[in-house]
Amino acid sequence: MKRTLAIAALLCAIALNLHAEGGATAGAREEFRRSGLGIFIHWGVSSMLGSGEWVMTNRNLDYEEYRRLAGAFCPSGFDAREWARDIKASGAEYVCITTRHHDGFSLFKSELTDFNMVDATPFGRDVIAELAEACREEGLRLHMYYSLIDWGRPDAPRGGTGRGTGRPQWDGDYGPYLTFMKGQLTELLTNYGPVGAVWFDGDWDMPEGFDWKYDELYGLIHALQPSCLIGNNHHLAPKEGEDIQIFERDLPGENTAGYSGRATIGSLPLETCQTMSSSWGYAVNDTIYKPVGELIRYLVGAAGRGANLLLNIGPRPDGTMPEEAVLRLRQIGEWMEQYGHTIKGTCAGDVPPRDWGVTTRKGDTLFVHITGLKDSSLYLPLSCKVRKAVCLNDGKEIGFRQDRDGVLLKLGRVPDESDHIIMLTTSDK
Ligand code: FHN
Repeated sequence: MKRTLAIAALLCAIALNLHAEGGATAGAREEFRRSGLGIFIHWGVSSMLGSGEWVMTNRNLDYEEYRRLAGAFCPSGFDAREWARDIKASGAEYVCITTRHHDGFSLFKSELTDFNMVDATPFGRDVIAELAEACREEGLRLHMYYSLIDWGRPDAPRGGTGRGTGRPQWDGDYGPYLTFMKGQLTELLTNYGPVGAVWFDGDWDMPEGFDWKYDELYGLIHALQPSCLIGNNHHLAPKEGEDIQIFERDLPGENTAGYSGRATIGSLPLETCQTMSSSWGYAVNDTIYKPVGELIRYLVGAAGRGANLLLNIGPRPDGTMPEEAVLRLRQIGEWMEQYGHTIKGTCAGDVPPRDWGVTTRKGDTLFVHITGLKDSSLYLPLSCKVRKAVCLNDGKEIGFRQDRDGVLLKLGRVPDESDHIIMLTTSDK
C-alpha cells in the first residue's frame, strides 16, 4: 500500500515518456500525448457536391468526369489565418487536414498529378502551404491525412470501394501507385516545413493480407522527418513503425461504431477522431451539431482513457467554416481556458472509466471528472491517500471520508455541469 502512489506515478511516467523505441523521437510522441485536443479538417472538391467526402463512390461518379469538378473549385472565402485562429481559440494544439482523400484530389501542389489544388482549380493557391504558414503563426502543429485509397487512379489497388467510378480494370501491379504515393509523401514532407504527423487511412479497403509496403512508406517518412509521427487508421492494433494509435468514432476500449473490434489497445499514444455534426466532409443537410456539452464530455472521456480527441469540421465549398463549428470551437476554448489543465499533460487516472465519468492524473493530483452522476456523493476505490478535495467548478473544498479501500466524496449536490471536476491532492498511504 505504502508504495502505491509511487507506482501510479511511475506508471504515469512510463505512459508519458517511454514509448520511443523506433519511429519518431520520444519528444514528438510525448508532445503529442500531452496535447489533449486536435482539429480534423475534411475538405476538397468533394465538398462542392455537398454530400460528404464519399460522394464519388456512393453515387458511382465517373472518374474522368469527377476530375472536371476541380475546374469549378474556387473557394473565395478560404482564409488559412482565420481557420488557424478559430482552431487555436479552441485550445487545440494541432490540425489534421485531408491533403488527399479517397477521391484522389490533392489539396497541395503536386508534380505527380494534375488533379491538385494549384494546377486543376481556378483558385490556383496551395491550400496546404497557406495552412502550414498560418499554423506556424498560431503555434499549431500540422498533421497530414493521406489516403491509401484512390477512386480515380487506374493504377490504384482495387478494394471494396470505388468500384463504380468507371476506371479500367486494375492490372494488380502495386508498384507504380506506391511510387506515386512515395513521391507525394516526399513533396509533403519537404515543401511545408515540419509535419507533426502523417495520418494514413484506407488500409481497411483491401483484403486482409494485402501488402501496402508500410516498411517503405514509414521508412521514407522517418528518413525525411524523423520527428514526424505516423498514425494509420487501419482499425487494427498498431503495426511496426507507427507512433500513435488511432480510433474512429469511439473512445479507446469501446466499439459502438463497429470500427474497433480488432483494435486491441497498445502502448502508443492514443487518439480518437469524432465528428462535430454527423458527416466528415461538408454535407448540405448535415446541420445537426452535437451540443458543446456532449463534445466536452467526449474530450474528457478520451483524456480519461489516455487519448487525444481529434474533432472534425467539414468546411463549406467556399472555404468558410460553418458558424455552428466556429461557435463550438469558441465554446470548447472557453472550457479549456478554465479546465484544460485537467486533461492536457495528464494520463489516464487511477480509477478506470465508469458510467459516472473518468479520472486523469498529473503528478500527485488526481482529477475526478464527473460527467454523469445522479447522486450527491461518489465512492472511489483508491489506493492512495487523499489530502484535500476541491471542486474546480466553484473553487470550494468538499468533504470526504477515507477508508481502507478508497474515498467517499461528499459533493454537496447532484452535479449538473458537463464536467463536474473534483481535484484531489493525493499522497502515499
Ligand atoms: O473513409 C474515411 C472517412 O471518409 C473519414 O476520412 C474517416 C475519418 O476517420 N476515415 C475513413 C473511414 O474509416
